[in-house]
Amino acid sequence: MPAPVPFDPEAIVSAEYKERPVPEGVTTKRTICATCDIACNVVTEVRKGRVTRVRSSDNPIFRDNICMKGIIAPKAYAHPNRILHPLKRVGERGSGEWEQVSWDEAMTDIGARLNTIIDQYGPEAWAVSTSQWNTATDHGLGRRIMNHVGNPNWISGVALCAGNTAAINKLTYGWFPIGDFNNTKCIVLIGHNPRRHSWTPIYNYIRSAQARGAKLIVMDPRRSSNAERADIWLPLKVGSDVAMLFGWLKVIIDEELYDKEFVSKWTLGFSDLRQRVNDYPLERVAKLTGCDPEMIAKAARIYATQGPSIIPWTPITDMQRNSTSGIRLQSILRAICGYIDVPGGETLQGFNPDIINETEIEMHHVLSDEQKAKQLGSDAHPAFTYRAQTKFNEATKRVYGQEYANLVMGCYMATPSATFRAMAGKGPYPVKAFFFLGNNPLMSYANMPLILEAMQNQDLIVAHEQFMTPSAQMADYVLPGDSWLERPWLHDLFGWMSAVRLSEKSMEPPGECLSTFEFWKRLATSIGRPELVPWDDLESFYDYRVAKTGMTFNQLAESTDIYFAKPEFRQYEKKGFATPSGKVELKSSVLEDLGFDPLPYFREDPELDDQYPLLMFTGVREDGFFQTAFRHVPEMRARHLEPEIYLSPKQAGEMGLKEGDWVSVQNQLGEIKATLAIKDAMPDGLVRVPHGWWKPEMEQGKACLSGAHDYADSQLCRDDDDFLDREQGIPHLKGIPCRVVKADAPATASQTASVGSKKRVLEPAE
Ligand SMILES: Nc1nc2c(c(=O)[nH]1)N[C@H]1C(S)=C(S)[C@@H](COP(=O)(O)OP(=O)(O)OC[C@H]3O[C@@H](n4cnc5c(=O)[nH]c(N)nc54)[C@H](O)[C@@H]3O)O[C@H]1N2
Ligand SMILES: Nc1nc2c(c(=O)[nH]1)N[C@H]1C(S)=C(S)[C@@H](COP(=O)(O)OP(=O)(O)OC[C@H]3O[C@@H](n4cnc5c(=O)[nH]c(N)nc54)[C@H](O)[C@@H]3O)O[C@H]1N2
Ligand code: SF4
Ligand SMILES: [Mo]
Repeated sequence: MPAPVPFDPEAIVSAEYKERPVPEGVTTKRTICATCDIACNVVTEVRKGRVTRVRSSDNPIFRDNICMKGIIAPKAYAHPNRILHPLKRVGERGSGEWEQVSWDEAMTDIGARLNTIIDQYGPEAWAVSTSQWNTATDHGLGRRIMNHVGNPNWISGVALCAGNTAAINKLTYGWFPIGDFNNTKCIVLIGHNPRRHSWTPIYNYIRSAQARGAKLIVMDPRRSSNAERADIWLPLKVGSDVAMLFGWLKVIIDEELYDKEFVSKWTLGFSDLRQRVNDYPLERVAKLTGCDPEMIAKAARIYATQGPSIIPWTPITDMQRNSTSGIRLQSILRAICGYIDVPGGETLQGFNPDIINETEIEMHHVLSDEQKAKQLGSDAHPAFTYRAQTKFNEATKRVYGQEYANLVMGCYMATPSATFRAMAGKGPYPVKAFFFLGNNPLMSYANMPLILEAMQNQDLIVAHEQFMTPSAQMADYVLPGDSWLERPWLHDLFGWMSAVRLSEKSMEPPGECLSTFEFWKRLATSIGRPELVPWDDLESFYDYRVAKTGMTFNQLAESTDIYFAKPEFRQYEKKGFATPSGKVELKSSVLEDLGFDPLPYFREDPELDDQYPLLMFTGVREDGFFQTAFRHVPEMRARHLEPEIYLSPKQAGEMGLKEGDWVSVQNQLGEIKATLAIKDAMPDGLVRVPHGWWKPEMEQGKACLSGAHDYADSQLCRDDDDFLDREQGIPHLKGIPCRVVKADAPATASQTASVGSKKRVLEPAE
């Protein structure tokens, strides 16, 4: 298998490859798939102005990186469900009645109404929510406008996925590291489970590292496909990752397996850390995690002594009540074992000096301290808000040349739950306008009932979408968004890496679909601030951002797939780390300043009771869908016709449940319906609940929300205090008490027959 993106930039740029022959009448474009957020380099074939095929890149280094969701994209985006024109609500909110209006009419009214709300309640009364696609759909322009009008209330799916990890990593060493997969000798997957059709490039990285002889250690309560291929699988109790990582530290510190020289020269707080770690003897860790202490010790020894090792980013510790401690423990392990900024370890890359990065576009410095202080959630849970993150400004400037570094868009966010509470009228001040772009808020945050209440309480809701999602159904305006086939893209890799990637536009958008660039540009004009987006179009905006390369965006995109600044290792030797102390802060001075425990700690789960005797997690991605999207695509739906929960055979047997039964999963917050799949990869007592289910073929409008009321897992995701991480305020989605009972099929289940028919195929492990 050829290696996926290697760390050596020259290998990509100089990879010799022949472009594959192209059929008559077809032109090709070098493109980046943005159907999911891993962004594979692909080639589009265009015939008569339409993309007829998406295939893998000709560059051998990228050739294996494509999945079924990328391949189906032309069909998925050409589907009759695609929203082609701006829609304005005519009935009451959520009635599902719309009229078609022009972009001009829509934006003029939106701008005027937004100005009225800002005049009446202040700029903080406007909340904006975007997604992972921020880089593809926002370019920092939304933040730029918000910062200029004085609004700190931006939330995103990245609060639960990588953005928060980036912000918390900063606490330890001032940046978010990325693993050098190509040279590493050991990979640790904390639940994270890339597969052939789920983040394909990372899957390929892991497989080629294993083929080279690298070790693989997997922590997962379920026997996942990566667990099956691991050297060591630690089947830990759901939600117990922090206890497990403490166990590793106990072994590594007691047996003196850490890098003493690095620790004494470059870290602060080691003796305090050691004391805290002593609270977690292996017998205690074994009890908390349910794992064999010998296996825990063996895994820790491999990590520390057979490196350089990497712990790739994982969404699991992004979504736990101990999230901050979990992410901090990973950063501490990396640091004390000497794996920071070394070949085969975890690199701190910084910005690309030749490209104007998105943080610069965002202009956080123009937002006043007074407005920053109003950021929702920052009082109780400040870790990824301005309140914590601006404490890095000086250090970030010293090391990375600019004060603000909005890595993975996650470093200056409001907290979602606090934002929805304010929107619902529960204080601390009114929020009356809500915009969401490339994001399905009802289903992608915790506590859907609260979000619905919040939406009902708005004066203005604007969605920029490709499809009529349950959230869009609650909007006042739904504006038609383009897709990645229909726009160019300068992907700055979330500001996380020093490379930028380039994607050519393949075709014109259908109907009146427009990019978010156009949306923000038109909004800036309609609120009377056209100077905030002075570029004529996306291409000229990108030309401005790449000007230092001496090329236009199109010239650069024709010349290369990726534009690199060659990464240098051990850069900290020159400038220190971008923390207030300039050292790796094992004990975080910023958390201490904010009144939090500066060391990691483990909050145990509350005891289970008879009413809700099982624990559930949401996740295990489905090959054919991306998060809440793509359920309208027949080819994909045929693979997963109905939402499925998983139970172990013993658990299902004890409850008298059979494969395929309809069940209801219930807890204190709500209920969902699903079918049962019995999986021997599941431990007893654990329930897998699929994320993001709705059925686009079902009735629209607030009564049904196309099945979201029946199926959306966000109805079970609690955000009361016991279920929120203290420092960040993000919800615990890995270990929620629940019960499962047999249920009737929802009356609407049969409607799915029109979408696809389920073929039972022998699937490899997920
Ligand atoms: N309960 C629960 N919540 C979760 C998770 C979970 O497992 N359980 N997972 C979390 C994770 S890992 C993530 S990444 C987030 C993701 O959460 P979101 O950011 O909300 O992602 P999606 O659910 O995919 O919704 C994205 C929407 O954008 C639309 N879209 C796609 N491309 C474009 C485009 O180019 N332009 C426009 N305008 N729209 C576009 C799609 O149609 C889709 O409706 O959710 C998080 N929330
Ligand atoms: N086809 C497809 N691919 C996708 C996506 C998609 O929607 N569809 N979404 C993409 C996105 S945005 C993301 S974030 C990634 C996420 O993808 P992954 O990182 O693979 O995350 P999940 O599939 O949710 O769950 C991974 C594993 O976590 C285990 N797990 C559950 N609870 C715990 C726990 O408490 N601790 C530990 N250690 N393990 C636990 C589960 O058993 C499961 O095997 O996938 C990406 N890839
Ligand atoms: S993994 Fe699939 S959906 Fe994601 S970017 Fe690659 S081809 Fe596209
Ligand atoms: Mo994600």
